[in-house]
Amino acid sequence: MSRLVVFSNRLPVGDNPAGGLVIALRDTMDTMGGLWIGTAGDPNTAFDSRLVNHPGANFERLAMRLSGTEHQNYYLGYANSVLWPICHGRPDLLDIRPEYFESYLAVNSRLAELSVEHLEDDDVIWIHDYHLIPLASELRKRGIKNKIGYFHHIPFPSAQNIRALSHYKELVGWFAEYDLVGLQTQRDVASCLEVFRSIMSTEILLNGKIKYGDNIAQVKSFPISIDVSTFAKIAANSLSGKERILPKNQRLIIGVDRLDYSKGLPQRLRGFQQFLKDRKSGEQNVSLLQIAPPTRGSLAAYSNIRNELEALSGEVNGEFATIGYTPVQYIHKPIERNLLAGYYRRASVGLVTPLADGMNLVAKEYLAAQDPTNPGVLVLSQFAGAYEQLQKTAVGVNPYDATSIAKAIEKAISMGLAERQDRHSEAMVQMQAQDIHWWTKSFLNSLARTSV
Ligand code: GDG
Repeated sequence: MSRLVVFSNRLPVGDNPAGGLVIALRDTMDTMGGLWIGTAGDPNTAFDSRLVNHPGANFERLAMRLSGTEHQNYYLGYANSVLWPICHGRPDLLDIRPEYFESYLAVNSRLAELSVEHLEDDDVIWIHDYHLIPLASELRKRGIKNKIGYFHHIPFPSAQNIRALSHYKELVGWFAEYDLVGLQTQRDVASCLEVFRSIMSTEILLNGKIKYGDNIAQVKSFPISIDVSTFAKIAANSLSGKERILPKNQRLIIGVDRLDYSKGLPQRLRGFQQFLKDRKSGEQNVSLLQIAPPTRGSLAAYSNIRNELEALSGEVNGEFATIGYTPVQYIHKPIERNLLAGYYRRASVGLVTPLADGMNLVAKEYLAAQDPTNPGVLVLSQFAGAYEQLQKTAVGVNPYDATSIAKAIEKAISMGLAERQDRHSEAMVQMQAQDIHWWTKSFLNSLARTSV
């Protein structure tokens, strides 16, 4: 069998809290082995012109160190102040600077240059996410002829928004260098084909294939997931002793999100506030546990959202708290994964209300963590990629509308046992059938079937 070589911006090294991509891929690499190449995320490490080996995992890990300037311009700059907002429908937050684009190209080019000597002819290469879109093109320039797949973890930008980038043609052209472009949802596939068709005048062949210049790439959706069975076991064995103790008669709603403007956190708090307003007095025994660890905190858009969220939690608590009752518990630091699984299981409602999200693994973790005999209810934004798979079993919500959120919480929290069990078991059938192992297999099988 060919070796799997994965590229992503971040590697699972050290004890940094992982984002969704690393969580998902770590499961894959633990099972399949292979080589994982990424960049070292710590801007304080010394610059090194070689890839650095990180032994100690079931797979090989090689990291390219970034200089402080590269971290600023490639990672915080082009990746997270240009591509992230454009893919999440926020062109108003774009910060376009020539040095960001130059650094993005330079980092991708150096990563290709340093990696080629580690690649073998029959390796299957799988590149991940928006930090590394030009990498296939850079590897091809250096004579790499292997199959190369790409998975885009975040939404594909609309044809309207992508034009806000002056070099959009170059950007879109890089996707066509892959044999297979994997996207989270059917909606993303439609956006991608629309971008190629309408603004690149590309020929769309049968079965989602595009022909751009001499390149033929297949575009297909592969909804990512988690290791459902393992996570369910972790959740069932998680809380014990003092962590189990919550105030008597207290019902819990849980939200878990990196503190990002795409996750709709202020809108969620407004929705919860509306829910508390709508409840009759004396019934206010429901609290929201919002875990929101920091991310990209040095960017203004992120410190702004943090300030807004802190002010709002203070406002809601000031309005509704009583002695012994705190409506909003807001935690701005990472929680250990085992504990997180236990909190999901303890919560009557999982509140997942992003304004835009590629998939959202928290929605799937919440469901997997439930006790099947007495499960909680998922409230899910129609703008999360996960909605395509879970719309029948979750309570759907418009995350922009506080009344919609308030009503969805009320419906979820007052749902009877039989309906909760039905919804949960139906969701679990779907989730077991399309878990992280299914995701990896279907992507790699599709990649193997593409013609070089
Ligand atoms: C990107 C896309 C797509 C969060 N706080 C803590 C913690 N987490 C974990 C969650 C979950 C992961 O981080 C977040 O995953 P999401 O999928 O919800 O979101 P992103 O990080 O934005 O991920 C997303 C994903 O890539 C995969 O393709 O689904 O749409 O944006 O696993 O549990 N984990 C721990 N403590 C925390 O405080 N241990």
